[in-house]
Amino acid sequence: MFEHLEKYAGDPIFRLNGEFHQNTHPRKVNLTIGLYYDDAGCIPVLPSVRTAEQRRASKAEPRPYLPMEGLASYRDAVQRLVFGADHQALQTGRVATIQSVGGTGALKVGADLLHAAFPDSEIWISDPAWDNHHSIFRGAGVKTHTYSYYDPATKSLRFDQMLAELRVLPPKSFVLLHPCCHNPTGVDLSQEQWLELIPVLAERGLIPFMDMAYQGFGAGLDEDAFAIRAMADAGLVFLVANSFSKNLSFYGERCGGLSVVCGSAQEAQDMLGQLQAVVRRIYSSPPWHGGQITSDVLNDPALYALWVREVADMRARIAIMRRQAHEQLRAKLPDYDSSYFVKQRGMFTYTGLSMPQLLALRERHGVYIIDSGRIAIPGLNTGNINDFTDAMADVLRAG
Ligand code: KET
Repeated sequence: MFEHLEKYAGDPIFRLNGEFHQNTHPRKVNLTIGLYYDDAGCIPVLPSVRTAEQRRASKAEPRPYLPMEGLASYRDAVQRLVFGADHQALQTGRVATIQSVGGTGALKVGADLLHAAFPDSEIWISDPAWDNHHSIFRGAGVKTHTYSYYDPATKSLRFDQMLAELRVLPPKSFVLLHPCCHNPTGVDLSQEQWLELIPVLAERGLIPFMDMAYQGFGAGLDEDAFAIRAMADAGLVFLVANSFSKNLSFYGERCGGLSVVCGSAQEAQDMLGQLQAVVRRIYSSPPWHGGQITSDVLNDPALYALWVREVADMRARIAIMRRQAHEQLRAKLPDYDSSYFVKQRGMFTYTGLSMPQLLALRERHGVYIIDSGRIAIPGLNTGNINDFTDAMADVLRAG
């Protein structure tokens, strides 16, 4: 019955992460998936999360269904985190927010919602992209396209080209944007560039979808939300997906949020109903445990303050690894320009390594980087950075 179905090629990120775990190289290095590892190579259990969990574990709590839109305390906390507590869009009740099943779930609910609201609209996604952006929107029936974003020659943003392409899109087109820590390139718009882009989106009547999976990993929790807040200031109607997978180290708990910034409080109230309807027909309601713990951390002032420091520590460690990679490569291979390690931000850096070089890294050195040449920086630590830069220097020398 199902013979006509194509074989699934596997996901380029999850597949290579799996292959890494099969490899028996004694000093292998995993730079595949966007997971934060600490300096000992472990996925941290944040003390803020641990404390919240211990408090709850001491009570026998029933597990009812959450409402379709999730916990009210969680949704309020998401709004404060994403928009800033005092933002006028919140004060005027213009934002509808749900607790989502990770950042991916937020994108899926948003994609279904947009497709139902504007069945003829199509979406434009950065080139290069997190591949799943294309899959999620195609899966929701939305045709996907790309806009220019990254210039491999300069390892930086093609901003003028990007702007020129967005300027001529049909009105009501969807545009997927990363407010910070662009995946896969690590190249972001500057604040000035956002302020130039936002009027173009507004004039053209485009519908931005902001995917913020790495809030706090770029410049800071507030700084990383700059573009979202500026967009809301400018009165745009748009969507925001946010994720707690990375900044709460909560991957498997599947916690995120979807916020829709509307034109009025009434529109936001009606929008919440639409979001409930979409959720009900996909997964009915979000998970209880992760929702409660996330809400506890974000709503308890002491735990929140602790979490802010934990995020700052993760951000600082990423920056240190970027600097060390750059400095070591400069020493080992003076003719190679490795400054992109420190210019790019967030979890990822885009190396531009060729497929033969990536294969040599895997086979000769046990260094795993996905086929696009994207490195997940937190896989580096003080114990393996030297091996990594030796391996890079080796394959780069070979050409
Ligand atoms: N958006 C972006 C831009 C993103 O990089 C990820 C995850 C997600 C959303 C998904 O977030 P979640 O809350 O886990 O549903 N990216 C890493 C893991 C993955 O591919 O799923 C990655 O790129 O390695």
